[in-house]
Amino acid sequence: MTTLRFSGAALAALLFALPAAAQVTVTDPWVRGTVQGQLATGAFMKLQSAKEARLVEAASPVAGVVEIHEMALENNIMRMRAVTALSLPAGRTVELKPGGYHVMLMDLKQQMKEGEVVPVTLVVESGGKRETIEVKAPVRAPTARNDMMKKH
Ligand SMILES: [Cu+2]
Repeated sequence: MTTLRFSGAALAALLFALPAAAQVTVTDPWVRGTVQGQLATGAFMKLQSAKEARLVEAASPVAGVVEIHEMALENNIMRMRAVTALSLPAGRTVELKPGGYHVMLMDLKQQMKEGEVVPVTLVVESGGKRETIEVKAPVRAPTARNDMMKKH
């Protein structure tokens, strides 16, 4: 008779391996703080997916509308526009940062105050499966470099 024995670590590895998920890691999430009356801001973070995946949706209870945006040159002017998906190549870190890709939070329901934590839900698709990732993004101070907000 064979006895199967798992060490705690092996068991934990087995349990984590069970869902056939994209295994997306989110690091350094943050939201740019806003001044009173400001209706839009950006959320930034680093995403890394173990498998080929795509960020297809984002949501947050603090915003009425949330979109995935990219910055692109149009007639020599940097503008941002919504994209339907952001591709996450396997094993590569994709950075959402000011001046680049970002999660756009619009129709803000409240002021984003430094030190507060904003929940952001990301929906990632991989191999036809969708996975939801809950992110807690701390609010950083609004900076002087606020040009990306003026395009709205
Ligand atoms: Cu934007």
